[in-house]
Amino acid sequence: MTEPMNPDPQQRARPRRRTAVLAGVAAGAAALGTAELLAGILPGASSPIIAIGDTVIALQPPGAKQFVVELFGEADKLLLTLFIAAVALVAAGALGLLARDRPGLARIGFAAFGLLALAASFRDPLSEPLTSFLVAAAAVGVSIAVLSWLMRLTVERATPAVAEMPAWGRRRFIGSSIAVIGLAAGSGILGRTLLERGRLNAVAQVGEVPDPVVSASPPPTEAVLDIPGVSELVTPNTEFYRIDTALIVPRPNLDTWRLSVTGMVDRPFELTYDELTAMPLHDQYVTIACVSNEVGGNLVGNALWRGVRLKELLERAGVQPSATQIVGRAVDGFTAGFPTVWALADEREALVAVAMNGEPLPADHGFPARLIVPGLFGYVSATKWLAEIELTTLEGFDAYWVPLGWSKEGPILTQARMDVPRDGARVDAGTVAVAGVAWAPDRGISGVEVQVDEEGWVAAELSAPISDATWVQFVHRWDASPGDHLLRVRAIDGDGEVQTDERTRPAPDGARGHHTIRVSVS
Ligand SMILES: Nc1nc2c(c(=O)[nH]1)N[C@H]1C(S)=C(S)[C@@H](COP(=O)(O)O)O[C@H]1N2
Ligand SMILES: [Mo]
Repeated sequence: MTEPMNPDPQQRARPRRRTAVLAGVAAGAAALGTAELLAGILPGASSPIIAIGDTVIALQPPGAKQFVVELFGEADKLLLTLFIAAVALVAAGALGLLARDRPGLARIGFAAFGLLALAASFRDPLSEPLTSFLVAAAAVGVSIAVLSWLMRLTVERATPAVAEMPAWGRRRFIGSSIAVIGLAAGSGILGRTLLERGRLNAVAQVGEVPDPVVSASPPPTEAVLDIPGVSELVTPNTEFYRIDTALIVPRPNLDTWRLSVTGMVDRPFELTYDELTAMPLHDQYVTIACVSNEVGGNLVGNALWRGVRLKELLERAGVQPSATQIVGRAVDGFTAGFPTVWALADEREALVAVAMNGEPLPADHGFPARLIVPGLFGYVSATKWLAEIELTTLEGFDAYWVPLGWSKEGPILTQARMDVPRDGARVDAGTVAVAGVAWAPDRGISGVEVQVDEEGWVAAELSAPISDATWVQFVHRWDASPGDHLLRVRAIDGDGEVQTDERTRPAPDGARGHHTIRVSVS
């Protein structure tokens, strides 16, 4: 007749669902915090979040390649990191729910996530398997301990007769969970800061890069068009675009870093950083560009690179005649490859660069060494954090981006970009400087033309080109009359070839088309 007050003590003692979710999230956060902190402290340990993020980037199906490219911005890298952490915490919350009925299974779940992160870290050539294993094991151990502890808190505080935790017990549980999450977030941030700091210190290890034996004369100052808002002829390092697949900048240790020349060569060899920089260094201005650059985009820059001539390294190794491809391999496993003939052509000076605009290569731009090949898009040539130059055949190997649907060969396409006025700008009637930069490395630029409202093409004034490998600035002084106007620009390369007006997307071999903007004049 009367319902028993307490039909099933076990049942009653189960924590509420949201309590269990919170316990799971706290356990997951503790695991991530532990792993990130250890990754920051232990050399050779990889952060599971970075390892999984790298795997996500690398395993993109070809159809998603544009998505990958869009992930490349710095802010997007942070977003990807936060996204992975969020997914992990949602999964941990689900494991918390599971732990209400099947605590054993929940523990197995946490261990499975540990294994997944470990598997991802094995893809990272910079990580040491044993250290990564210890990090994963520690993270799993901490998560299981935290989960059991928090679940016990909920159960112990619930007397069998009462379904609810008493208020003080709940406060203690929530307080503990929040403390765990806070501590985990703190450790995670600390670990990441240590990791980034370590990477910066690597660059600080080297002082000045030795002087070049062949220097490049600075661009003649009178040749620079001094127009407000136009890209500087030489892009400062801090403003230079950055594109790569690395979620965190690789940090080669200079004591163990080597550059090796291997593969189809008669005399493979390797060099330390000091040996490399003791070779004759050459200075050269080269404009490099990213294949993902949209028409009018800013994934292009011009710098003074100092480095060892690639030809000299190849001669020393003795390239076999059948070696048709040069592959640059980075310490993080990234690869870029291009035809051997491209580097051997007399008019081209490909460099293994060790300095950029007079400073040792910044970490973001490939410290301690990178390839710079005039005329080729970065994804086929400009390997940063270079570890190995391997001679192989074109058929024998597809570098990183090729299986993802990008073209095997990637010469930089002729492009011109207006920097001023900006698209959609309102300007005063009268003389308006229509100005920007144009590039076609290493064919050079012989002319730039501007068109107003689909009328005739008018030649713009050019800055004196530094070389065929660099961009030029241009200006057209336009007599602007009131109204809305369409402005278009096109370049003519050093071979007299006029830039095509056919529009293409960046994939698979670079964006084509004329940069076109609208301005309103009043
Ligand atoms: N190791 C490594 N090198 C790399 C890349 C990369 O993802 N990893 N990206 C390449 C691409 S696609 C470009 S466009 C250039 C960009 O060089 P920057 O970041 O110095 O401008 O680097 C190239 N070198
Ligand atoms: Mo690129």
